[in-house]
Amino acid sequence: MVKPDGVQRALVGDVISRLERKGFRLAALKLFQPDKALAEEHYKDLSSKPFFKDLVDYIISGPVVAMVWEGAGVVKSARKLIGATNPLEAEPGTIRGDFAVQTGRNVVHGSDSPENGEREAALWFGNDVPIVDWQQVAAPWLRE
Ligand code: DAT
Ligand code: MG
Repeated sequence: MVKPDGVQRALVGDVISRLERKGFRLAALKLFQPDKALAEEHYKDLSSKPFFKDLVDYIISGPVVAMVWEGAGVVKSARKLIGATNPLEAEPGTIRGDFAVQTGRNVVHGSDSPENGEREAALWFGNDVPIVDWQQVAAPWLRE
């Protein structure tokens, strides 16, 4: 997901481009402003953290671009492309390393396990936008 700061800072295209060029397949996409209930459910594992309220307020502060990406090892690989949670520790070349300076404005979210990816896809897309299973024509050029 491109968080509200990423949308406002015109980074949507760059984030999509990095995942696309890596070879992953975009399977669903939607731009909208999430409400508090959705943000709280999404981050429920962090509900006891002191920064939880600020985190939720930030995520609902403007439109986000929620996406489903598929491909071999996509969760682990996308987190590498995204970089460390604290942008000051994120390597140059990663999204957070290139575009962010603060944990509370770190531009993107990426699921941390395939199980959470499934959970989050269901939560953010529901029955609203279908997750599309399509064939990349480049598939034989990505995998032998
Ligand atoms: P990530 O987004 O890298 O998966 P996370 O799941 O630990 O990181 O935390 C979710 C978000 O919460 C993170 O992107 C920014 C915010 N956050 C995490 N740790 C924080 C902290 N110590 N202070 C402020 N915000 C924090
Ligand atoms: Mg996380």
